[in-house]
Amino acid sequence: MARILITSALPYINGIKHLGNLVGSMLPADVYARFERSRGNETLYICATDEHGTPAELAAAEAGQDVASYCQEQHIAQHDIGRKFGLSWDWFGRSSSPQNHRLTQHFAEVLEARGLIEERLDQMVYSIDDNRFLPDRYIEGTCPHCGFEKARGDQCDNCGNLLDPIDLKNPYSVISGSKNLEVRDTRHLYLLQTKLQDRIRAWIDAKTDWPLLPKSIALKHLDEGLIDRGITRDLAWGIPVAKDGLPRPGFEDKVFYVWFDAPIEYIAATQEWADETGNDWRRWWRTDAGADEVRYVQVMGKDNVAFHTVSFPVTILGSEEPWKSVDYLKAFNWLNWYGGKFSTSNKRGVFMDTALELLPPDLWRWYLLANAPESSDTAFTWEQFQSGVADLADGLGNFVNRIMKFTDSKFESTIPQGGEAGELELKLYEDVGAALADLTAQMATIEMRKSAQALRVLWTLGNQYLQAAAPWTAIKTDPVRAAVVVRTALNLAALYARVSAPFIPFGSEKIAEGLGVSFPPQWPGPDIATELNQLTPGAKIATPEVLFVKIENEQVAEWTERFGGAE
Ligand code: B3M
Ligand code: ZN
Repeated sequence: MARILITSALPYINGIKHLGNLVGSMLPADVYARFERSRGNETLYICATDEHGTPAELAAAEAGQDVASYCQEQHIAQHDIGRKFGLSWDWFGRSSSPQNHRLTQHFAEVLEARGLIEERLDQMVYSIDDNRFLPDRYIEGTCPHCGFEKARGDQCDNCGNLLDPIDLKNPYSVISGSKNLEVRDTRHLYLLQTKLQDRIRAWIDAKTDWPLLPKSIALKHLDEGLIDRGITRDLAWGIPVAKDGLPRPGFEDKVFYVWFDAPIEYIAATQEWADETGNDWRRWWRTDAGADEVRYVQVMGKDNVAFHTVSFPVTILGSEEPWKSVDYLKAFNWLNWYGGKFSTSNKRGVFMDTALELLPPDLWRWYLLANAPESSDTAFTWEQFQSGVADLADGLGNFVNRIMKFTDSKFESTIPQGGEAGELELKLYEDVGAALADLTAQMATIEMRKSAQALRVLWTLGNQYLQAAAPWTAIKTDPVRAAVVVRTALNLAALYARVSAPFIPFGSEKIAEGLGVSFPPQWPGPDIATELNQLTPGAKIATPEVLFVKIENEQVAEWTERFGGAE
């Protein structure tokens, strides 16, 4: 049994996430966690809300709330909606936790002792009208790299480059819109990433099994040359810059930069989990306490990769303490909303809460994962969504329904006994075995589209088998043969519930329940003849109501109108 640690990028606290955020991090991480658990591996899936930095402050100000209560409320809201989507976090923490305060301050102290943090006199943009410094998202302007006019102080959303606010052209305050800005001196802590350049490159070079996307982003940053980064900010909300337990002189009005403390929250959230449940966090994170046996997998959108392949490794490796670092990193491109971007601030696109008001979670999960933006950006449209979810009803739902209803009417809802597998069954075992081996391999590397395709192949095999074996004909002339076919098909339905569960846990659970299969299920092994003879002959089944609804044309029309599709 292996030990698998999974973290997905921490959703910002500033409101319910949209479908692009979901499919680029939490949803595939959940699929992978469910897969590893069902294989019997000890699995820990950790996530949390990212509660610091300018996004939190700006959103709280807009909501007219103090930041602490805003974060408290939004954390609960994101936790609730995540659960309703079936996200099976073992812990959903908060980066504002006392654990993260302690650990972030600890890392800063250790890194400073190792000569990797130094205090520098810095120039920051100060807004005279707002009477404050304007770090990160408090300032916007034109990107010096690509000319995008609404680049944020910390990162350009258009080209993905990390920015320094003073590089922006035509900057303005996000608070007041004022352009009455000046550059002022202020002291900050810097993380000396340049010193670890060679170490990080060697560490990245050793990641030979990584997918192309995260590896190429990491190498691009290394090729451009790492730069030392300010890790404190002139803000009130965040983790105080303390030294030896006391506020650091000259830093009383400053906090750590959100991107310094957010990845540390992966560890701190595990501590929150351990403190709450009486578990040991060290065996997941400390290589001197057994974590060298852990396989640590991170899932995130492409704009987060630089922080996870450069900055966070500098923190972890630079500490020279025995921390676990990432083994496998899966990154996603963007899901767009029609031709443009989803936008939290402009409420453009569908968000997780609204999505569940329209349709059950499985439909969203299936469509988003089967069409995940893996090799390129993709776009959501209602028409594609409508045809994409039809797989569920036409492929899986149809098969399960047909065979269970037939069992109800011809076998008194009982799994039939008797008879031996014939040629068709042996061929089925072989085909299912091949498709299942493919599915297992794709799931193990978090290839969502290819996994979905392997599932479709499996479902199709069932429908083809029923077509060829035609139990409705056999029942008239050869009831023993019909019994074999029906029993085989019911076992196949049970196998579908087991392997589809990571993608569509709600429908899979209904099927499993109806067939008396335990849930959460076990991933099948390679001996398909055994796997397709698991159900007890003579046991009763209970056919579920509709498993997967279909989307009607009227709904597509209504939602296009309501959510503004192609405008
Ligand atoms: N909150 C950014 C994002 O959602 C950020 C991820 C933090 S991961 C440590 O894009
Ligand atoms: Zn740019």
